[in-house]
Order: sequence, then C-alpha cells, then structure tokens
Amino acid sequence: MAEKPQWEPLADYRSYSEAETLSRSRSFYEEIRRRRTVREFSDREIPEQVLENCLLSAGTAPSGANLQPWQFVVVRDPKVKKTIRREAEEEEREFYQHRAPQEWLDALAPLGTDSDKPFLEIAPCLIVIFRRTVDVDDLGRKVKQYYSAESVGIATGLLIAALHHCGLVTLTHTPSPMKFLNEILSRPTTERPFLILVAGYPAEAAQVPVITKKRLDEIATWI
Ligand code: IYR
Repeated sequence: MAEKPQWEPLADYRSYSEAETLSRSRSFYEEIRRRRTVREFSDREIPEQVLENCLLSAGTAPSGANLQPWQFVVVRDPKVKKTIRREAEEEEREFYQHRAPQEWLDALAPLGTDSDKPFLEIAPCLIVIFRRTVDVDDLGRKVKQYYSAESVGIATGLLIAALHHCGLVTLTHTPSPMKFLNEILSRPTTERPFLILVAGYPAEAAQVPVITKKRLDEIATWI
C-alpha cells in the first residue's frame, strides 16, 4: 500500500533582502571558486567529527523518491588504503597503456595524470562512494531505485563542497573498472562503486595544473 503524504510548514526556510541575496550569491561564488582538485596530499588526519558533519551534509541531498541511494565507506586503515592503491594502479596501468584511446589520453594530458596513485595511501581518508541500484526491504523484497546515478552525483557534489568549506581538499578518483572495491570493502553487489573521493589537507608545496573554467556565456543560455 502506498503511504499518504504528511505535510509540515517550511519552517527552516530563510528569506533575505534583495541586497543580502546578491551579497550571499557573490560570497558563495567567491568561496566555491577557490576549490581545486588536488593530487598532492599531506598525511595529516581529518578530525572525525568534521568528516561526520560533511557526510551528514552530503546526506541532505535530494534523491529520486527520497530513497537516498548512497553509501559512503570511510577508509582510514593504512592496510585497506594500500590494497585499494594496489588494485587501482593495476587497473590504471591497463587504462593508460592499453585501454584508453589516444583521444582520451590527449584530453587528460593537461592534467598530468598517470597510473601512479600515491595519494591513495598518503591521504588520510578515502571516501568510497557506492550507489545502490536496487534495495531490499525488511521482508526481503526488491525495492526499485530511481535516478540513483543523478542522486549520488548530487550528494557527491555536496560532499565536495562541504569538505572544501572547512578547508579540506579532495580528488575525485575513478579507477575503471571499480568492481574490486566491492570485494575489498565487503559491499553487496546491489551497490555499485561510484567514485573514490580522496580527502585531506594539501601537501605543503602542492601544485595544481593551470586550468580555466568556462565563462558564463559558454555554460548558460538565457531564454
Ligand atoms: N581514472 C584515470 C583517468 C582519468 C580520467 C579522467 I575523465 C580524469 O579527469 C582524470 C583521470 C585516473 O584517475 O588517472
């Protein structure tokens, strides 16, 4: 039987004056535009409560039918990080040496990436994000999930923004294929690895590639 909706007032909504709205839009942009994907990490630990709050932030994301099809596996154990690095580098070597077409390698060239992934061991924390493709209820019946890729993508975006907001840096890493993560992290086959979010503090002399973001008129059309 379908559940009836229950309603409550939008109590937590805040409205701002026009000036304040503009000022907040600017300051958020100034804050988020400083975010950079970083590949050189320090081994400094992230306080556990900070991680918890960032994951709670991610968990506020909208999702298809509010099914929240995400699972975050926080990996800090050096042995598990080492295993993930070994498996990921094996896939990456295949990717860079054989699987990737020249066109893809050319597109990656400005980022200077290769199959070496030391950050998987150096960074204090790997947040392995899984997306549920199907759920199982208390009676063992299958529950279909809706828009799970979109939902987990949005949650991941919030997580990246939350970590940035408290002075941490991240790297979105997608070894492909990622099936090995189910085995290492004991996740059921109903969950598919989405990406590894490497999180921590930047190494002291961390460098980032010189890249630009598209202009507004390139990314938006007004009708
Ligand atoms: N997964 C590989 C390759 C890679 C692919 C894309 I698309 C990037 O933006 C960056 C890297 C790797 O992690 O090196």
